[in-house]
Amino acid sequence: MSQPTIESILHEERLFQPAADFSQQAQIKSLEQYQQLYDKAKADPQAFWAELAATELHWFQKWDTVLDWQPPFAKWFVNGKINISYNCLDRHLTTWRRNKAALIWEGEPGDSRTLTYAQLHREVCQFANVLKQLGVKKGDRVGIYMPMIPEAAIAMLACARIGAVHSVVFGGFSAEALRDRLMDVQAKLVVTADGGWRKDAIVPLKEQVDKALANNSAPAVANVLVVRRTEQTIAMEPGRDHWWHDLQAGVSADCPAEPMDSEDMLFVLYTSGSTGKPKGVVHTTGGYNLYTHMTTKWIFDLKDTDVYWCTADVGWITGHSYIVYGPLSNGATSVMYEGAPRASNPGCTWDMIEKYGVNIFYTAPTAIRAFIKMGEHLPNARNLDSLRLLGTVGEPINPEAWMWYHRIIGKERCPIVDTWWQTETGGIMITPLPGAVPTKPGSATLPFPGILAEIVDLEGDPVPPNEGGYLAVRHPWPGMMRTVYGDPDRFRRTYWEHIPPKDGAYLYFAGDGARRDEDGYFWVMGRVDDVINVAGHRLGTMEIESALVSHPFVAEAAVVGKPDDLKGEEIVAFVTLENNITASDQLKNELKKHVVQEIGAIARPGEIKFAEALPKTRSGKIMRRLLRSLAAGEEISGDTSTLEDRSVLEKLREG
Ligand code: 7RM
Repeated sequence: MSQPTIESILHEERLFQPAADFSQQAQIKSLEQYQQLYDKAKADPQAFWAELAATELHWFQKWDTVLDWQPPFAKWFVNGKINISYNCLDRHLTTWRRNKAALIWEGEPGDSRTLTYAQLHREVCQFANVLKQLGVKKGDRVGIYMPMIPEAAIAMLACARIGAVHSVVFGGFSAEALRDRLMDVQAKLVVTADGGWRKDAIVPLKEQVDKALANNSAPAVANVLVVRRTEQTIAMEPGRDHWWHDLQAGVSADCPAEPMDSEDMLFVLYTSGSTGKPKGVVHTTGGYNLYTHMTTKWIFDLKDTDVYWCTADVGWITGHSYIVYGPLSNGATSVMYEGAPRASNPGCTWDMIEKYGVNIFYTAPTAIRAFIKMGEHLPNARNLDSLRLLGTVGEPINPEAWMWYHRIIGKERCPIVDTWWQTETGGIMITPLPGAVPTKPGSATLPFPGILAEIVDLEGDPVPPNEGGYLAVRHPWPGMMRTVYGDPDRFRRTYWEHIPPKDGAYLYFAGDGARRDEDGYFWVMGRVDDVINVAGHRLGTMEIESALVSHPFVAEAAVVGKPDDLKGEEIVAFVTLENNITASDQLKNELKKHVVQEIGAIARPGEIKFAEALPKTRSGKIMRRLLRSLAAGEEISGDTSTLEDRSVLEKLREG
C-alpha cells in the first residue's frame, strides 16, 4: 500500500458510474443536473445561495444584502437574524420528526442512549439555562473539552442557542495545548467530563483541565462544568467546579433561541498552520448554517429514513459540521460513537453498522487502511446490507484503499464520496454528488455547486490539465472562515497573500497541491506548506519543533513528515543537543514523552534522529527538503548548492 503518487494517479483510468437505482432516488440524479446546478451557481452565486437560504432555513428576520465582500472579509446574509440551534432543533418539533431519533449514541463500554429531537431540545434548553445562570452571555466564549458523549453536542447547541461562542478542544490534546487555546480565546467557562473511554482506558479530562487552569493561568475561566462519565474520584474545586447533573436538575427547560445576527460568531476552532501557534478559525452563524446544511443534504443524499454515521470526533471540524450541525439542521439521525477499533473489540465499527442499520458511513482513509490491516474477515462476518453510501475525508485516499472500501464494505454497490475540505472552509468543497458524478479511485472529483475551485501557479495563473499547482478558490462561499480569532492580519497573510490578488480578484489559498485531469477532476496531492497530516490529523512542524526545543537538553529541532503506509505520514524529528548532553535511546523516549505532554499523543514523533548539526542555507534556513528525503530513505536529489556546510549532510547520511 502506498500514498497516491503522480504516476499512480496518471495511470488511474477506472471510472465508476453511480448505480441506476441509486441515481433514481438521489437528491441530484444525473451529471446533467449537477452541471445545471453548477452553472447556475457560477452565473449568479448570490442568487443561488439566497434562494437556498430562503427555502432551507428558518430566519427570524430576512437579510437585506446577500453578500458584502470587502476582500478578504466576507459577510453573508447581512442583517439577517437566525439561530442555528433553532434550525437544528425547534423547527423539527412541529413536524413528525419530534419523536425521531436525533442522536443515537453508543459508549465504548457498550452503554447507549438515543435522544429524540424533543429530548435533545429539552436537554439543550436546560443546559443553556445553566450557562445563563453562571453568567454566560451572548458573545462570551465557552471551552468544551469532552469525550464523545451526547453532552458534547448538547453543550455546543446550548452555546449556539444563547449566542455564546464555543471553542471545542479535542480531548486528545494535552493540558498545555488546552491552556494555550483557552487563553487565546479567553474562555469564561469550560465544559468537561471526569473522563472519557479510549481503548479500554480512562482519559482523565478533568485532571487535564485542572492542570491547564493551575496557577491562575487562564484567569478568565470562572466556572468548570463536569459531566459524570467514567466515575473515578476527581478533585472538585469549590466555587469553580460544578457537576453538570446537579445544575441541570434544577433548571427550567424553557429557553427560547436568541435571534442572532447572521454574522455573529458561532465558534472558534483551532487548527495548525505552517507558522506560529495554532490559529483560531472563526465561523459565523448564517452562512455556516446554510453551507453545512446544503452540503450534508446533497453530498450524503440524506433521506428522512436514513441512519447516518460520521466517525470523526466533535473536537475536529468534521465533527462540528457533519456530526452535529449539518445532520441536525436536516433533521437527520446522527450516530455518535465514543469508541474506536481496539484489541478487545476490533470489529466494533461493523457491529455498530449492523446494530443500528447505518445507511451512510463517513470515515477517514487512515481508518480504512487500519481496517484493511485488521482483515476483511471482520466486516465479512457482519451484515452490512443497510449501507448505501460511503464517504472519506481528511487526507488523500490511495486507490488501493478506495478499491477495498468499494469492494469489501460497499459490496460494489455503494457510491464513495471522497470529500476535500478544511477547517477553514467550514464544509465540503470538492466531492462527487453520489447520484450524479462518476468516481475515480483517489480523486475528490468536482467542486460543489457554488464553489469556484482552480489550480493555479503562485501568480494566480491557471495551470494546464495534469500539471501540478496550488488549489485555490475564487469567489467567497457562505461557509468560509471569516478571520483568525484576534488576528485579522494573520488571516490575510495566511490565505490571501501567497497568491497576490489580480485586478481586484482575490483567490483563497488552501495550502494544498493538486492537479486537474483532462475531465476536470481534482486530484489533491497534499500540503505544500509545513503542515503534516498524521492519520488525518493536521499538525504544524513548527509546533512540534517548539515543543522539542522547550526541553532543556535540546538545542535545535527540525520536524518533517515521512510517508507511512498506515497513517499517511509519520513524524520524524531531527534534533541537535546542548553541549555536554549525550544522545541515548532513553533520551529519545524522554523527548517523545515531552512532545506528548506539550501537545498530545497525536503529535508523538515516530522517530527521533540525533544530529551534530542541521543542514542550513547560508541565510540560516533549515533545508527541510533534504531532511524529508533523508527521512524517507531517498537519494538526495536537486540543488544542494545553497547548503552552508556540505559536511553536515554527509554526517546525517552516515547516521
Ligand atoms: C476536513 C479536514 C485539512 C487538510 C487539507 C488537505 C487534507 C482533507 C482531503 C484532504 C485529500 C481529501 N480539515 N484533506 N480532505 N486531502 N483529499 N478528501 O480534514 O483542517 O483538519 O485538514 O486535510 O491537506 O488541507 S483539516
